[in-house]
Amino acid sequence: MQIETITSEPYNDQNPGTSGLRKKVKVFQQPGYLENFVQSIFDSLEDFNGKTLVLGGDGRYFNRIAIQIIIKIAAANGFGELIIGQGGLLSTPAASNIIRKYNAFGGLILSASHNPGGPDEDFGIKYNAGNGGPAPEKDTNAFYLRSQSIDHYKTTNIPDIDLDTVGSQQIDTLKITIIDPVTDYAELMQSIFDFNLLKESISSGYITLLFDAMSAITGPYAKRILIDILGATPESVINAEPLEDFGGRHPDPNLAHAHELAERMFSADAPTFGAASDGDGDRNMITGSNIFVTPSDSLAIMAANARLIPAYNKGLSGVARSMPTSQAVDRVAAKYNIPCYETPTGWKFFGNLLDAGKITLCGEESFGTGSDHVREKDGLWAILFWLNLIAVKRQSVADIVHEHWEKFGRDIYCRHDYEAVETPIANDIVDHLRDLLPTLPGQVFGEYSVKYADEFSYEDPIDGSISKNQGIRIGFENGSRIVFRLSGTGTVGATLRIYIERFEADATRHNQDAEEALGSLIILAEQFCEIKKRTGRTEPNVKT
Ligand code: VG1
Ligand code: CO
Repeated sequence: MQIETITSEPYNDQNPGTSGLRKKVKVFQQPGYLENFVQSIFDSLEDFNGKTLVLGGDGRYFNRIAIQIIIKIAAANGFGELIIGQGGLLSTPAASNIIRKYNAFGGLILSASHNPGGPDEDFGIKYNAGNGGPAPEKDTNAFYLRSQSIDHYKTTNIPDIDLDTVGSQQIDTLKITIIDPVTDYAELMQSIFDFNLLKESISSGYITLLFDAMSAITGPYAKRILIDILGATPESVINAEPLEDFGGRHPDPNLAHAHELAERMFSADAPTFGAASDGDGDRNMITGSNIFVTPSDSLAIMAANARLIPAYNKGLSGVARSMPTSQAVDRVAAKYNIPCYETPTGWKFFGNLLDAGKITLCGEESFGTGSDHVREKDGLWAILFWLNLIAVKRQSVADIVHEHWEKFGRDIYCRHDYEAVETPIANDIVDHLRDLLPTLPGQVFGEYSVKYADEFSYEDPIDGSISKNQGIRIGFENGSRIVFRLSGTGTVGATLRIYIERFEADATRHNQDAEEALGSLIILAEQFCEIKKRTGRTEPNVKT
């Protein structure tokens, strides 16, 4: 193996966001762009000589090309083994599992998750550490810093690797192992849930299900687990073939983007359970016959019922949610007397808590839920969790949700996204909100009096690191909240996310439409941030 050093010019925009570096494919295709970033990661890490790196992606356009490039850079930088998913495929949670299971040094996951794919769409890359979780901020900051001064990268002259044949080969000191992307993950799921009960519930017809893989990575996983192992009918999994452009759609599991599933689930002959996952398989949307479960409620319901699942039958050590996620899970934690942590948006902030055993379950309002079984959120895991719950409780999704609300009250919730806002306008909005904050406490707006108004800052309870500017929060005396933050995963302009919630204890008022129930808070949010006024828009792009 001959190592070559290639001179290159730094790019100034390689700052990883909420979950890795995400840019248009065309940006990644610039000379040396991907190479610089990968070399910057390796330059920032230490002591990996001879160790194992896991490599895989969600199969989107540019995945295969990027993998060949990375193999050569990793080889030149001295890794001893590369474990790669067959076809270059690994879902994000499966990659996390592989890193942990095979004691790898770390892994590179190629994905832009729920963002669209194709030559004119998005690509992404992120580094996960040896615990299987996304690199913490101190590392992603180091990658960015290095990328700004990098002037060369290392590569080798080895030929392209056959990614499609499972097995190992040795090239000088480097072992390359192509693995089936599904097997280890399916085994892990089998160790967590009651597969016998699930098989029975499906074969008896008690559970009928529909899973939308959105032409993304979870197709092969869902086919193996839901159909081959658990015996669901082949029609239970739709859009199961991973496509480089996701069929031209956004692989984003919500009612807006998973509309084929949504139509079926809100029809007269809806299956008992419906679900979808995203581009890289870490998100989940949960629905039942004629009901949609908000991700914040889903997290709370999972926490409240965790003891019914074999892997969690001893209870939870604690739970965590990202700051904009509703406070529903806090109520469960309070009732069961377990700690509840509030972290900034992004899975990297859960890693330390999970590693330290402080929490067992965690989640985000953005259709992400996970546990200590891996260090990523996990779409199919959440779906199997719900199936297992339904099978044990012998209740419909709607009954489970309504019963939960009766017991804990309902945190009525919505999120509005204004996408591709011109960056200067978005920054002005945030500055304006920041200026407003000190003036708000004590002010009364109709039935809402402001209790606190601040910018969320997080001190990691394990390593003491501090993350500032993690979103603007306006909290009211009655527990309602409005949160504003700019997305860290978009690739065009800026995306403003507005998160709104209100607690409703009265069970006779639980069946309200969220948008209606939150009407006056939605008006207040506009009064504070002026997004419509400043952009001339009349509606958010997506409401979830
Ligand atoms: C979004 C979500 C966040 C999630 C992140 C990565 O980030 O809000 O909760 O962790 O995506 O998810 P942002 O910064 O755009 O709000 V995924 O499935 O895209 O890896
Ligand atoms: Co994702």
